[in-house]
Amino acid sequence: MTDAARADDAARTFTVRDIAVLASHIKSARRVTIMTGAGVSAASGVATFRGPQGLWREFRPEDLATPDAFARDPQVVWEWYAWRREQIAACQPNAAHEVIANWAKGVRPQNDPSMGSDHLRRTFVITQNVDDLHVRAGTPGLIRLHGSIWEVSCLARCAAGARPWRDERVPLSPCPPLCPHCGGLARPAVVWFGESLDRATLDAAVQATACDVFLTIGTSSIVYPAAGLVHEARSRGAFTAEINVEATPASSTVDLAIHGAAEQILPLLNE
Ligand code: BJW
Repeated sequence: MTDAARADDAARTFTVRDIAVLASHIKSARRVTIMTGAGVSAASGVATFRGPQGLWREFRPEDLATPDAFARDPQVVWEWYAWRREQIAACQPNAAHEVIANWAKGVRPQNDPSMGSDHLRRTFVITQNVDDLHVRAGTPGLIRLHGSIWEVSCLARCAAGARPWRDERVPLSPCPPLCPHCGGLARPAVVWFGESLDRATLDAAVQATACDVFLTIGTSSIVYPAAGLVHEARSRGAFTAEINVEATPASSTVDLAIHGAAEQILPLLNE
């Protein structure tokens, strides 16, 4: 077997023991932190960015997901977001979102259930996803690194419009939408390439890397600073694990890489 074939084979396998090992770490952990990416929403029908069916196969990020792209052609960028909003509006949270929401609400399996719920036993959830399916699944305290496709803000950052507001209209009319405060152009309240993440949000995510178990789920682990969080967690002593249908740059550095679908693996960890 060639190295490539072996890697390919390894990328599609996990063992019952892998599940048992991870389940055991999760049961005995006080603080679990989960970071999710587009793969967690794939089973809901939300397009991922990379991969064979990914958005970046058809569209170039530099044409649609940068401040320069928006400055050049806000109409095209808004049409792309309006189209994605329509797709996402038709999607429902899947089993992965449900398990994560339950853990974040405090219903996480534990070694000794007779101990009852312990306020120190917490599950923190960080997501790169802008689809808000974690919110719709009821995840409390969600840290949204890249914003929300359901929020917009004033491009000119006028005094009243700098803070994002919710706009869940589908279809969007007018498109592009305008700032209700100053009448200028509004923009999607998401983080594009080359833009800084909200400082307080990133700080909260970094704080959440102080945990016993850090799970990175359904992300290609190439977009920073999100991709660095698992390394931060490991350097702070966390047991780190990845759940992904294929190998990523994180696979060789985590303590355990489980190659399977999030919506199938996460329910197994509850058993
Ligand atoms: C499944 C599955 C199933 C499928 N189950 N798994 C350090 C080094 C190098 C570069 C940089 C660096 N620091 C910053 C940068 C620049 C840049 C960056 O990281 N570039 C890299 C691409 C090289 N980062 C930034 O610009 C960030 N800003 C920043 O750092 O500011 C300071 C700064 C700026 C410039 C220079 C230096 C510092 C901002 C990043 C913003 C990312 N924005 C987007 C768009 C959001 C809005 C929108 O949706 O339109 O965020 S891009 C896109 O990628 C989106 C995602 O959140 C993000 C990550 O994608 P994700 O979630 O990983 O999805 P995929 O599709 O890539 O992967 C899906 C995975 O799921 C795959 O692995 C599948 O196998 C798997 N999967 N089904 C489990 N059922």
